[in-house]
Amino acid sequence: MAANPSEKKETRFYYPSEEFAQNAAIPSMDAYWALCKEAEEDYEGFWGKLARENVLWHKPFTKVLDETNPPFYKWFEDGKLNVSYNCLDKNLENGNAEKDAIVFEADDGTVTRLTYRELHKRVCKMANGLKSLGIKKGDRVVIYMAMSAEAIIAMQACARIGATHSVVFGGFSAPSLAERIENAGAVAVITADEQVRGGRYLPLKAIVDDALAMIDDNKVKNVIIYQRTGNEINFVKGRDHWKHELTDSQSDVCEPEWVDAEHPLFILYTSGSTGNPKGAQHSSGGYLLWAIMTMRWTFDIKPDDIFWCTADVGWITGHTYNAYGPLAVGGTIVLFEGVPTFPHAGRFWEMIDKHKVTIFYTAPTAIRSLIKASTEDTMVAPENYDLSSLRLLGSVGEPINPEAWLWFYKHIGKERCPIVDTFWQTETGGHVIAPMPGATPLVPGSCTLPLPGLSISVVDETGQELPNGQGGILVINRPWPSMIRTVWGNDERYKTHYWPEELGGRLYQAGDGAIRDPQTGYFTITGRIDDVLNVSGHALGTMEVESVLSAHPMVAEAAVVGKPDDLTGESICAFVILKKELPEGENAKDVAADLRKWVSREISPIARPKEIRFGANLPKTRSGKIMRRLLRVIARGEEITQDISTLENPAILDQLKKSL
Ligand code: 6R9
Repeated sequence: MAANPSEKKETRFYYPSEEFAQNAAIPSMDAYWALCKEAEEDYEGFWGKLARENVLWHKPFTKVLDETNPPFYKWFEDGKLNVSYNCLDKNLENGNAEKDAIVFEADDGTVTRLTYRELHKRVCKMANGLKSLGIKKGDRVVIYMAMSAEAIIAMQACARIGATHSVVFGGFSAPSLAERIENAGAVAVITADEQVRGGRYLPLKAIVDDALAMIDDNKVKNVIIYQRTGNEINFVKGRDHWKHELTDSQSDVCEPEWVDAEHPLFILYTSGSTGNPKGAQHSSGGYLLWAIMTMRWTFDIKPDDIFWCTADVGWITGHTYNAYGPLAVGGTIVLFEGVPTFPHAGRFWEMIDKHKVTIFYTAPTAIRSLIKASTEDTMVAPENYDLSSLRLLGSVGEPINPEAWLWFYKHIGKERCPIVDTFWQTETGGHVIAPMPGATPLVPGSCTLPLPGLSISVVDETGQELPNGQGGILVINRPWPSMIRTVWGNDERYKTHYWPEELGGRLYQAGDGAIRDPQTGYFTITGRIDDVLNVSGHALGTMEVESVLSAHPMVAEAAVVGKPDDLTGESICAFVILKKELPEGENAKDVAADLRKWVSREISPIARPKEIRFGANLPKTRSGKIMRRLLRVIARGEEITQDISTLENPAILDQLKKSL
């Protein structure tokens, strides 16, 4: 189990300002604990009340939670609703019709705005277009698009007619796309001719064509294409339809299809550490409820907020905090097509300034790369922009190291904005551990405490709860409304993977390691369980070592993996990105020696990386997660066989293959 050998602890708390606390949805820790107590005393009563108050039901539910067939839990089962109705029609009825729903900034800086009224019309036209092709409730539709209002329109249109969407991130290759289309049994694909990222045009439709050609039993009867660039594409008569031709003449009114609360709103594939990707199946009612509650509690959203979540709609963060959550609470979102470094690495700060963003939600990896960029070139530093509109910052996707947290806090939030470090997963549907920004005293590097209503623990390999201060496995003790319902088409995999027998079969295993602070009970995520290293019998979390390496003044980012070692069982190989240029020859050896000494001093000699390699960047998925599996292969000097199609810059692999 991941021990915590580090003596180094952040003890300073960061408190919200009085003004922030006063206006917050949860204004104090007392208010937070009161909600927790309410849930503990009457679990179903707590969730039932929230669901009645926050979701519009076509037919009210009579039972909150059905636990008769664990782990196949059902929430609000006999209630009927429509998620798109809750996101759009609701806003036409409550005075938000002329409010901007989406402010879209294209790669080249062009801005398009869509009010709730316009968005509603566009979604209805699309929904009617899909219906005209015979697509109906229960059908699966794969959406393979880039960041665009069109992608959200496609998702909302599916929700409107009760079709289950499965968004596949636009960076996936044809084989990965084919695997997902096939597994979902999709009847249609919605895509674009091309996508634009960082000034480059990249194919989408051509990849759909390739993917469809790879599937034997192809159920896809229709491909709908949004014309983004207008470049020529292959067009299959009878199967392919331009989106504008399909929808232009459709009515802009479309009655929503009322579905059961448990009706699958979407399937989202997540790649596990082994085997094929798993299709996480989400519900309509419970999922929507949690998207709404976390918008209110974690993001403290207010009518005047401009909310910018930088996550692509191809990931869960883009689902819950772009396509659904903000719209369901009548928010205004900024949606960005491009990349943070084009045309320059100050783009994020420039956009915050331009759109007067108030809540900014991004990933640690983006923060770290922008710290590096602003060290190299002060022209792109945040100090060149007016960031005074910001009032709240958020982080998601990976543990945020204290170093990056403090930079974010100081340089972006100007020591004024709380940071919500939100821990959650594709499978949890929304945040599960995160600070309440008006209440929780913050500690850099900790996602703090569970959201009200959630019961979360750290346990050992047998499912026994561990005392605070002892690292173990993170589990969720009770079902919660936005939880994954099953692995699409594979109930057995859902059961064995997430509810392991070893832990007693009744605890949801997130797959992450965690440790709770002895004083505060705050959670710190130590990394995926499979990222634990064992050096000479000592367990070390990769995050632990990475965080210390990243705290070295010269280091921008670091990743650590294990490698078999005759002497110590496993040894540590660290991949390090420096803030300045790539070191070479003797210089590289000196820097490496310095870093080893540093880790030795900060953690212990056991954690000292045996090998250190330098590169200009780390291999990451486009959702910003370091591909440690790939790094393990490189560290071992093995052949790379895995899919690296989502890699931004494959050339860095050659740098990282070189040992000093
Ligand atoms: C939302 C999302 C889930 C995995 C999760 C964990 C890591 C996400 C984190 C975090 C530490 C945070 N993770 N947020 N680790 N602190 N605030 O990223 O979903 O793509 O399914 O990834 O990401 O390891 O288990 P998903």
